[in-house]
Amino acid sequence: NLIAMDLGAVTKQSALHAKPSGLVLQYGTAGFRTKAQHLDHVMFRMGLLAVLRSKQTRSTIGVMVTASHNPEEDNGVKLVDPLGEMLAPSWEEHATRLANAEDQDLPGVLESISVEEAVPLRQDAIVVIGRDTRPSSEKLSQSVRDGVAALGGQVHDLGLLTTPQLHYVVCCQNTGGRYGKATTEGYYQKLSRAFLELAKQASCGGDEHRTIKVDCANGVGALKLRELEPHLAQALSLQLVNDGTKGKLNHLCGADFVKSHQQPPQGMEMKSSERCCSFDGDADRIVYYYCDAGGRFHLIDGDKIATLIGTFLQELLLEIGESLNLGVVQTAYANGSSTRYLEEVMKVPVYCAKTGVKHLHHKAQEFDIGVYFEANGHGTVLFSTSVETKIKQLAEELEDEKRKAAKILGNMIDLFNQAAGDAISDMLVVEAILALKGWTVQQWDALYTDLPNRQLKVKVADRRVISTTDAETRAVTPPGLQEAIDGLVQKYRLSRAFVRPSGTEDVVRVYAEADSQDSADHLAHEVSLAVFQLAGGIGERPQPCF
Ligand code: 16G
Ligand code: MG
Repeated sequence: NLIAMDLGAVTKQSALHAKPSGLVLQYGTAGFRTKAQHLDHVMFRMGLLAVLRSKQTRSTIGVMVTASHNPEEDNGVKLVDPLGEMLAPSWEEHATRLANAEDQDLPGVLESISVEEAVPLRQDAIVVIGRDTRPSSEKLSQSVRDGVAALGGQVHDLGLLTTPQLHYVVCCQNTGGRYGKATTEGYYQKLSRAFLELAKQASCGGDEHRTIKVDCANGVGALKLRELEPHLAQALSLQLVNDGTKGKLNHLCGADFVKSHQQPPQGMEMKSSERCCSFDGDADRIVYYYCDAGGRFHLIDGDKIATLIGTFLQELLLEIGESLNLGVVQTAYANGSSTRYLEEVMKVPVYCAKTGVKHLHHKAQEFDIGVYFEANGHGTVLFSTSVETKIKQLAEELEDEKRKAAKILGNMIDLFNQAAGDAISDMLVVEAILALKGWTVQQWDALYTDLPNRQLKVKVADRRVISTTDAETRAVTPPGLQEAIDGLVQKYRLSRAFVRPSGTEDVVRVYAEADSQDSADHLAHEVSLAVFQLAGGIGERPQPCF
């Protein structure tokens, strides 16, 4: 059956996308990511791989060219599986093998993947491509196209897209339109329809017109918010900051900058109590913030977004009188106060997953309604198909207040991008919930008070000497490290600390929280020193985790 793969054509094309010899890259939690000039061959090969995956799944596969919140000079690529999910783990390994094959070995690796995965080579293949606004992205996405074409696959290049829009389109394409129309226009229509319905339901209380300031990280989010805005029919006005017309992508702005530096982005002028938010470079993360009357900056991170959403959905279920199985999935980075609030005040079950969207997404699928968020602002809510059907049915059958609540929940279901965490969708969700509850940003912030925390990173000779268990909350190796951490944590109140090898950078990350900033800082520092001593630290001392 291998005759159906024209390896001659692949070899010829591949010569135009030669691999720098010796370069080794790994398909990590966010795909491949490195300096843009090293990625041409990787892009070509991911085009090839997407064709194989498409044939094997008999579905459309997505390829996104982006390096998210990384500096403008970087780039990256990841594949999107049929239901809009992250690429399956066994294919991550194929991706790594293919990217690292020397040019002459490429045909052999393609053949072995095809055999191992029993790829039906005569099957048609369709690949949808999206890219962010990096200067290198256009050329690199052309290399992906070349790869797809070299194996005879069909390409739909959608050009500039946010990462979640690509996930959405792939999901729609493979579910026969049940999830929505597989175009950006379809995406705007679905979200805006749900949002306008919710805005109408909220405005019974009075206050209709809302404004939000959005820091777009000088990225693709700005372009897509401009396309969305006319659909919102003035129910929400958007004031875009860092819209890419002046500044550099992700430079001193964006969700990652705001979260890690705990300060506003450059260019954002905040009046007291004004709601502001930041997207990252490919618009799959969002954090909120505001300044109080005293000029103090308040960050509202992914944990507090998840808490607002979880609480609201729980209240709707109570109102409707349905006891569905709702759970919140976080990572070890979730602020201890958010976990405590959800468990003790809201009585919502909370689960901890390993860092990385695929782990959270996977866990969230176990619930009727699974809310998942990383503290850094990536997250969404997944509704099982049966819940979706049931809620929409109840919205027709029930009466009065119950009916109203079921209708709100039905629209909420449509407003979430269930294929991936999505800054645009999450922003509309938050705006709708605050409007429905009649809450100010301070009222939201006051749900709980974040425990002071600190992140540091430590350079070690080989970060793989650190292995963890219990969703990265405990270190298994090197020997003695967890005991050392336990001893240090005991010295402080309300304290907690963990270490993990980064999945995107060659460092070990350290997280600590405690009852005061001073304690959190000290604890983080002491744990870093323990890592330094027990895990083979090199170079300078620990650095802040920016
Ligand atoms: C990637 C992950 C993100 C995670 C981050 C952790 C995806 C799509 N993205 O950006 O979820 O928070 O890595 O980085 O999974 P780290 O391993 O370097 O701490
Ligand atoms: Mg991102």
